[in-house]
Amino acid sequence: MARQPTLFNMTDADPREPLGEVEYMVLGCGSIGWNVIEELSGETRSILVVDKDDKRVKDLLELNYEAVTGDIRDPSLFDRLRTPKVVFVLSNEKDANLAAVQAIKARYPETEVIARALDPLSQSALEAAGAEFVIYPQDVVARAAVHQIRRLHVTRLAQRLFRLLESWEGILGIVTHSNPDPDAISSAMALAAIARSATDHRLQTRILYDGNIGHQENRAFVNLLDIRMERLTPQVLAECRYLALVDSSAPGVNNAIPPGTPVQIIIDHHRHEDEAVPTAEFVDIRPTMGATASILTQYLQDLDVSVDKKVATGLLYGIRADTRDFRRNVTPQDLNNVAFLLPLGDNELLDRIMSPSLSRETLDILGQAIQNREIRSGYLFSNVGYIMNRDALPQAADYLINLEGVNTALIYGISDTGIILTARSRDVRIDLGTVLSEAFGEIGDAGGHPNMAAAVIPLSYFTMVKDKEQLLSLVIEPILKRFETIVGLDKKEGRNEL
Ligand SMILES: [Mn+2]
Repeated sequence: MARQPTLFNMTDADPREPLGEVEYMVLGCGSIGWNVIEELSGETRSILVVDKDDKRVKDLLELNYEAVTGDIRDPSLFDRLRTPKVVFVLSNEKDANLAAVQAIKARYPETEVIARALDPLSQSALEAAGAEFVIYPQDVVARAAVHQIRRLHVTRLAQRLFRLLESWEGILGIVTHSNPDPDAISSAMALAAIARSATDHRLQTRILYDGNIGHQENRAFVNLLDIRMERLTPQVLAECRYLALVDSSAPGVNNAIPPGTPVQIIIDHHRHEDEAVPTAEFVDIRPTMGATASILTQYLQDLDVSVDKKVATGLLYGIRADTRDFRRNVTPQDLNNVAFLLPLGDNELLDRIMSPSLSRETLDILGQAIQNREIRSGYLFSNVGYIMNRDALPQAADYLINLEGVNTALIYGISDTGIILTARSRDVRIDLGTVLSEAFGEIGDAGGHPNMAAAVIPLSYFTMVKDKEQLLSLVIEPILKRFETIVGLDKKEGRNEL
């Protein structure tokens, strides 16, 4: 290979001549430096190496690398070198590395510098000198070793699951937690795919749940992805030869399997409440992961099971929902899994799940809530009347809290079984969960978080009343009064309506 014009003899060069640029400069060519050069040479030949050892420089030149003998401590060294875009400072002398970083940053503030720390302490000195990135090789090696062993552990787990499934025949019931969310449902889909692949379809899978698939986004998820799910009944349970729990950690803990029922597989990312580790032939509970769907994605990857569009889209949505759009409890591993799924999923479908068209009832309730709103000192109250679908209430509250001049919104309505109130607040001074449970805890069920809460007041005495809306207007005044007293609204004067 033809060598590029080298500049190692710059003492003879015409000082007026601009020296030009070089992509990478490597200062110090011990074993780390050498490995970096080898790594870079796959990509470019625009590499300039500086080392104080004449013999090493000669060897590099023989290998067709551009190399210069020099002391990296000496700032004037850079007078005779080209301008680097990126500099690796990798000698095995602590002071030399620090001096080099300082000299480079003083001369070329734009140049990116990666420096090697010789001990944990010099790490901060190098950073203070302006190095963009400081590596402490011992740390890197330790991290890589731990990462590798974890990775191996996960691969082994996936293989163990596969081998366990391989020997099974009959029906595997895959049970989600109560009121399943996209994480639980997509995890069940993925486990079913693994089971089918392991047994060549000999093992039948059925996804079982109890409770409701509540939020309309979740219903859109199930409908658009065409997921077949069945209610878990004692009869269905009896038909299943094997049981797996996903996104839930023990029989009877937030699922409809009677406690004590033998379960063969448990895969979850929730921390188990009591100390006892749940027993099953296969248990993988990893609270470090952002979603159970993320664990299942790792299995699919490790086992090389083909992932169809719907499963990939489901898992993507599951991870996304459980990590609140990748903002909560998300780990680098979760993001790697997302990266694996992205090309396999259906983006258009994902968009349709996330912006489901509003149901007719939700739209009506939203309309009612807007029309009937009454605002007092930043508090918005709205009566939406009779409701069949209570999911519409939180959606209306979410919407109305955004109105100008509103800090807290309380939306209420009546269903066949009770009065339902949902509240939202942006006011950091009030804790809605506490306020609602103080106001309504005695007469119903109430609670929540500081900025979102709900209450249900059962209509045990009034179930016979036909006109629910009339009933609501009769009883709501004293009920709201409890809330107003606690937040101090009854003392405030002035009504203003928007
Ligand atoms: Mn989950």
